[in-house]
Amino acid sequence: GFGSKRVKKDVESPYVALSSSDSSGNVWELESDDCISYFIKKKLRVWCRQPRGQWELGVIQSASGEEASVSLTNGNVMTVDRSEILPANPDVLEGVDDLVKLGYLNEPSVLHNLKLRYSQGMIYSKAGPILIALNPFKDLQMYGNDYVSACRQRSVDSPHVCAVADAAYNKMMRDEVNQSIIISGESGSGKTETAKIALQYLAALGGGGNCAIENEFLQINRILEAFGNAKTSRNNNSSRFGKLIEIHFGCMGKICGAKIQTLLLEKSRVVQVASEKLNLRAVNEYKYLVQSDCMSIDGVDDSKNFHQLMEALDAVRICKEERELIFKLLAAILWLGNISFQVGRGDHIEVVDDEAVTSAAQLMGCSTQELVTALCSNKIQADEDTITKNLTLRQAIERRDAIATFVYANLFDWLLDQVNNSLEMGKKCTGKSISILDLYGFQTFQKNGFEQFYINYANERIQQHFNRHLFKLEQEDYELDGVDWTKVDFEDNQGCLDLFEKKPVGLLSLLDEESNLPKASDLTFATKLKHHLDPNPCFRGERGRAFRVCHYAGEVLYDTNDFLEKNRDTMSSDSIQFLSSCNCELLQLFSKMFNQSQQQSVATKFKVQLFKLIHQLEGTTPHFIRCIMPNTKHLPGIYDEGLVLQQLRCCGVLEVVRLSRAGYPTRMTHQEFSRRYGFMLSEANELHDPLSISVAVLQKFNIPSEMYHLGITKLYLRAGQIEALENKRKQILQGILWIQKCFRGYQA
Ligand code: AD9
Ligand code: MG
Repeated sequence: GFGSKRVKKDVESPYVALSSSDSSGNVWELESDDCISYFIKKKLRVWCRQPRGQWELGVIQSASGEEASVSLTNGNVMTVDRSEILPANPDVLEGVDDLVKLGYLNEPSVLHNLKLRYSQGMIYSKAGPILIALNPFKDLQMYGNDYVSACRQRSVDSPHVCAVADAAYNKMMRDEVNQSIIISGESGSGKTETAKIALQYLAALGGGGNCAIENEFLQINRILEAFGNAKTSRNNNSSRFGKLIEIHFGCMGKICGAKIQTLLLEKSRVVQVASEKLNLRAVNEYKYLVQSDCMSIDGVDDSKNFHQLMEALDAVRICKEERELIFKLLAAILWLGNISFQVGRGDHIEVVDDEAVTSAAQLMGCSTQELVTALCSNKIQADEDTITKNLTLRQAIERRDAIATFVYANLFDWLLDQVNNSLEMGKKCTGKSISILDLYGFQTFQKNGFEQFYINYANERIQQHFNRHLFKLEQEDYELDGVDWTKVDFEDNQGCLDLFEKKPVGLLSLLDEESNLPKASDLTFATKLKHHLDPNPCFRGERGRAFRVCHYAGEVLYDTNDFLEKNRDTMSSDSIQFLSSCNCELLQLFSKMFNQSQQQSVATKFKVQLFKLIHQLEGTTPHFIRCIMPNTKHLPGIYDEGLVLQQLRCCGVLEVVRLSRAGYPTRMTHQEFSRRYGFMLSEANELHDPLSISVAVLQKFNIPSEMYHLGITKLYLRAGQIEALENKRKQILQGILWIQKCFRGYQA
């Protein structure tokens, strides 16, 4: 990518010269001749890249010049360029539950490790301080009550969402500091499901045996998903809004309330793709719905979901009358979409007089004529008089769609208010909170519009939060254990954030500036961006209306088509006046609320919401979960290495693990270390305590003092050391086996 900075950090090893990453992201290469000979001599396993790009395990047989001959585990022998070989980890590290434990952290090793675990149903792994969650695309039966109680009793210490939630809860109780669980990942990777598991766990933990809270959380998720999720090409149940759920606990650790904040609902979807009293018809009779070309989803029972939704609305105390109002408005939106226009006498736009317009008007509580006027004309104040101006066909369609999206978006916000009212639970909260963040994931399509623009900007902000905290956490871990730790630089995305946020010449300011010019177009906007931003290394102007941004997760090509219109998000004062005149409580309420925020553009509103959210997260101890989508077919058991790798790169997981290890990658408690290697001290010794045994092992096998650090609880080893010790251990074990065999032979 352009303008990318990578951390270079070389770690010395007496055995293997390891280098840090190259531009393809490969780390820990076999660089020197010494290193290759060492691998040949010791018959150490390597990864060998196959012609189609996948990696196979093998052993190097010989090397000359730039080439090496590798004998693969499948029996083949191949001659490859040395750059196609990477060191593999010893057997003992097969399927480790934390990537930090891998001696070699190159991509094939990481992929292999996650794949092995995934194939065994272990979808969770740690990457240092982060939890990696692979979407299983099937019910794993591991979230039941048994698991919850097991987690609580600490009998399970394998990586799991519940364990993360548990750690957050304990830290909150112990340190009296607010906590957050930040879940990120691509669309369809499992963020929302993961958030639900964490929420259910915390509800069980803080509910004190009271299932009512668990049930209430369940119902709330149903409502939010029913109104805020949609089927997309990536995910049948894709969240079209970001959310932060804040759970409040009292001093004794019991839940005393909760609050949900949401981030910009992608409302354009209502009109773009998208109960007899309600005058409803079959689904294929509504234009807004027909566009999606998808009327049912396999395995989704709409009628069951509907009944569950009704129960959920009931549970958050939305009464029967209010429920009726909600469905009336939803039906009105559908009918609005069916309203069509024709050009009548004298080029005047007319609404086609059919069932659509009469039904929509009836449901919204106005006369057909009032609705027609609102859709087809504009009132203009000229001096003392008000002139009525007819809209063009295009303007009329835009107005119709603007009213439909406005009503939907406000309905969503109103529902959220009702949910939050019900979550307050009426108790006074004295303790701390845990917040769970579930945003829309980083997105890149062939064509990226305004929605991707703000979604990716949000992800860029979260990424920075991630960076800052992880490196801080890392440092704290070392300091706690008394390790002298020199700070390591990390890949900073401040440059890209500046590109978005700088005033007056950043993407957001320029967008707002251009949106305020009446004559501006998407093309003038694109030209303006190029004019002001081209020197920025994170930006590149493209032909026509396009531009590129170098995000932390890769380059994205944006098309400025509709940027200005969507950013302005205009709702004419005529439309507002019309809604306020309707005989419908909710519409009147929505029109009243509108005036307050009328002035702000979508980009500005979004930025304000995002900053508020980040500010809130800043005051918490974060726990990160990275969700990974193992295949795009949404099927269990399929692990697409390329897809996984791309996501690991995007979210900087490898970077974090690399940094976690840059200093002392291997960490073992003195107990663990002495148990595994203590027997190698063969000659009878008087040592009993783990620390002394560890020291004796290190000395006996000549591990130089700069290669390890003795912490208070753990032994820290630099890269390459544990492999050397493992080799020694293997040799000694083989020796012991041989002696035993001889001994048995002798006995016989
Ligand atoms: V988006 O950015 O909102 O489009 P998410 O939220 O990352 O996306 P979601 O949680 O909705 O993805 O997961 C997508 C689908 O994967 C779900 O509908 C489930 O069918 C499936 N999934 C995800 N996680 C799990 C899980 N832990 N167990 C079983 C899962 N199925
Ligand atoms: Mg989601």
